[in-house]
Amino acid sequence: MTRSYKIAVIPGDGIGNEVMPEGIRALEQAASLFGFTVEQKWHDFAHCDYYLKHGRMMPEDWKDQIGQPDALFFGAVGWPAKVPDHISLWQSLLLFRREYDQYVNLRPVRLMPGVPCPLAGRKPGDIDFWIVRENTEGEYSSVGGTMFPGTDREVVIQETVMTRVGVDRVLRYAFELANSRPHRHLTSATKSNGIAVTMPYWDARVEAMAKHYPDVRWDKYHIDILTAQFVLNPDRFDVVVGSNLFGDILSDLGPACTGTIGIAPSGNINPDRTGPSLFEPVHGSAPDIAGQGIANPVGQIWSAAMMLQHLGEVEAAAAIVTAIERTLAEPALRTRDLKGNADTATCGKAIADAMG
Ligand code: GGG
Repeated sequence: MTRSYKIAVIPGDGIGNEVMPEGIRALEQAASLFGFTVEQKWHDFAHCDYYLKHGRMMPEDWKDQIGQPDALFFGAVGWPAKVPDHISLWQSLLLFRREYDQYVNLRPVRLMPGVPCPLAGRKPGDIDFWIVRENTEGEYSSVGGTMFPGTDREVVIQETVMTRVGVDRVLRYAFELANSRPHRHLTSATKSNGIAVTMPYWDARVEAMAKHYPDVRWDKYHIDILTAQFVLNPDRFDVVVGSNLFGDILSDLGPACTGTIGIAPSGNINPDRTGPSLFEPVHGSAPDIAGQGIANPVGQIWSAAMMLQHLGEVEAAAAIVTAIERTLAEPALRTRDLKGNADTATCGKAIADAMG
């Protein structure tokens, strides 16, 4: 029987609409080469024009409309001139992460062959690590509020929330990942000198979890020096685990150190498979370049590979990554963020063609 996957496709805002067709092109090419089918259901919500029309980012019955897909394939969200970012994000992407319990945000940082590295002397293979970001709590909490708004007694409070279950499950995932890799090395991002309640708690849970993984060498860095180490010694890392905010910051910095954030993919993973996982590029909607057809499609295409890996189509996933590497090695096929001249579709088509 033919393997078949139901995918909810949500392009979202801005360049999400330009890079998504290239992600789909790679997905369809992989399906035809590796003998499976992809049933796509496109959704015209979770974008700011929908908000302007309906006063909300998604319909009330969005979950029914999405149904029970095997995965969600997401573009980007946000257009601050239309809708404040905290509204567009909380009513779409952050809602998906929480509703589907996608508690791991997995983001690779890899220097690809041919991609000009802004850090001197680095070659492909030198930088190759994973960032595991906690994805449903931490600094991204809905606990807090405002008092006396608009007066000189104004107070705003937002709490960081760390639960034992929430911290332990993402740490377990990160240690398992480190344990499966040749270097078996895990780095934890902290700031327990300054943030004196939640971060010492995080550190203590790391220490407790490490006892279950005696073969994993682990260390911790305060987030400030860790960002410096990303720039100075990115070859030092294997698996880096961080809270929601720290993981978010590190996973923009990591890809920037390997050439461009435009190529970085991510998986919002529900490891327990009690709901679908969501795959999206790390970059946002980039209103400044939207509509010009010049966005780098690699982050979306590599996210398709991560999605296929998650669905068990391991060979197809590897074929997409190899095609990305071959294409990026060719200067004429790179987009502007990589000092090339190729437009979004030219780069995306080249990747699909390179798959065979
Ligand atoms: N494709 C990713 C995207 O649209 N990101 C918007 C954003 O700002 N996300 C914040 C986050 O991931 O925490």
